[in-house]
Amino acid sequence: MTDLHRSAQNGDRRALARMLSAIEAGEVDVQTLIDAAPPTGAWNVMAITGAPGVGKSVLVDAIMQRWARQGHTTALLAVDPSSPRTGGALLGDRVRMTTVDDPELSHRVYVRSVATRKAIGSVPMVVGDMAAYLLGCGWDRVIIETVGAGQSELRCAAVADRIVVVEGPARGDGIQAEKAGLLELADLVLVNKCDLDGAERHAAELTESYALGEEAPQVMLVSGLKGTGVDQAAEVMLDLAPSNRSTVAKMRERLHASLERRLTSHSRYNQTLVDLSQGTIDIHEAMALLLSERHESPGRDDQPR
Ligand SMILES: Nc1nc2c(ncn2[C@@H]2O[C@H](COP(=O)(O)OP(=O)(O)OP(=O)(O)O)[C@@H](O)[C@H]2O)c(=O)[nH]1
Ligand SMILES: [Mg+2]
Repeated sequence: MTDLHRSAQNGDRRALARMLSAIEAGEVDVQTLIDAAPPTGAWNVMAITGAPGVGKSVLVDAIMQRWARQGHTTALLAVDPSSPRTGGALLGDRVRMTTVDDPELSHRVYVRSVATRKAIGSVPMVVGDMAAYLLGCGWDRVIIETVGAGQSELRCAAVADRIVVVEGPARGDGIQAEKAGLLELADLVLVNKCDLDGAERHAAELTESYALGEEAPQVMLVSGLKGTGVDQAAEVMLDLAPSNRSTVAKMRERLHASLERRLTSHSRYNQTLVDLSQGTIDIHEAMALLLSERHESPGRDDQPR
């Protein structure tokens, strides 16, 4: 493993892929291998999240291409939803990156799928570990592409330092409550498919809904497919500042994920569920027991740095 790690750090992509697989399978403790990235002021990990089919991959490809041309190196972790939500598109189909095929730029980009089915333990932690490992191997930036639906995926996004939410044209139903949680985490909103009707209307709806609160993130119109607004988006994203509101929301998600992991990793977790079901202990006793110091599998920190 040490040899493999050394090769990965020296730029051997096959070794990197094998190390990431080992991290995904829960076989490696990343924190013993790499030092946390020193804070530079710039972000290291960015999540790109939004509904299935909204155009995240097309946009990520276009943005990574622009950053690569400027000399930045970016690794993409594409989190594969474990439920066949979009009709079960396979990994190979979901990640089609033109930048990877460009011989001038391919050395500055790396793409890896994370199959959530395979990940042992909590997916957000695994994704966080993989991101930390990539940074430790010298990649400037890591992007996590994740479908913005469901708790686990929200928490995958919360692993990142910055969160970009991708939206599409208005569908006439306004901004539903379930979307609010995601929009709360956004440091930037990209309304994609601005070549289609309804994109401008949706951008206006979003701006209006944010205006009710404080610290609204910027809302930008883009078309990943046509390239409209992509240069500007790439520039804004590179130096994206976090908002206070989104930072609080991120920390809440990380804290809850960490608590859940602590409870479920306790050696007496299953027995406690049985005891609770039989009424021999109550919830307060169960919490006291599971949060006691004697929990045997030490939980990893949930943070890439
Ligand atoms: N008209 C239009 N279509 C777009 C645009 N961007 C992406 N698409 C199309 O939208 C579809 C989905 O694009 P993807 O980039 O795969 O979307 P995604 O959000 O990554 O999808 P999942 O990863 O499956 O959630 C593809 O058919 C794209 O060609 C755009 O700006 N305009
Ligand atoms: Mg995609």
